Amino acid sequence: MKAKLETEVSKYMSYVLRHAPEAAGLTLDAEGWVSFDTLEKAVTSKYEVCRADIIEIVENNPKKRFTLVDNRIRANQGHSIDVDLALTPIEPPAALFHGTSRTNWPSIEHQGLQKMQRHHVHLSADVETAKIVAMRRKGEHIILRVDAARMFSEGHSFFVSDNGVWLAESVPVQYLSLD
Ligand code: HQG
Repeated sequence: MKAKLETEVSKYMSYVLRHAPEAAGLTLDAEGWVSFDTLEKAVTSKYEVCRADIIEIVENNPKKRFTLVDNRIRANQGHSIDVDLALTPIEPPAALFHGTSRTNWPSIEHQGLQKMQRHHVHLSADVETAKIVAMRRKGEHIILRVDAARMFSEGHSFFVSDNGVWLAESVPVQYLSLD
């Protein structure tokens, strides 16, 4: 399978599993799962790929965006639709990071980090990963350091998705600093 097609199909899978299952005629269960056979039908009716290609996309995905188990598949994080990923709260590392555009800073400085269209604010365990997240956006970037240890000790919950993305409801501004 060509890399371009792989990326295109992967993006489509993210789109339907996180944001718009109805666009592909899918119905996810409460925790975001759908039968793999159903997803396969939706994908193969749109793209020139086979079941093995889709399995390869799941396995090779650089961010491990999907979990395929017991003939069911779901996106690991990043949903905008109402799913309960049934994540368990967990103690975070001392510091977490968030990469974003500099133009967002005046608003973030005012309101803290908000989850916007997603279920959670997404945080990275290291600066390198936060930079990659930031680079998705044009213009100048900033890396914010989250004092996760203090935030946790003051009662805020953290979660980690199956693919290692740290998640929080929001990050109030007192826990943020420019890295
Ligand atoms: C910003 C990708 C103004 C926030 C990545 C971000 C990540 C504010 C944008 C994952 C704000 C939301 C998530 C405030 C937050 N004022 N701007 N108060 N609070 N923002 O895409 O973190 O490819 O929802 O800084 O790798 O960029 O989807 O979040 O710029 O892991 O698997 O609002 O998406 O992964 O954007 O990225 P997003 P994100 P996938």
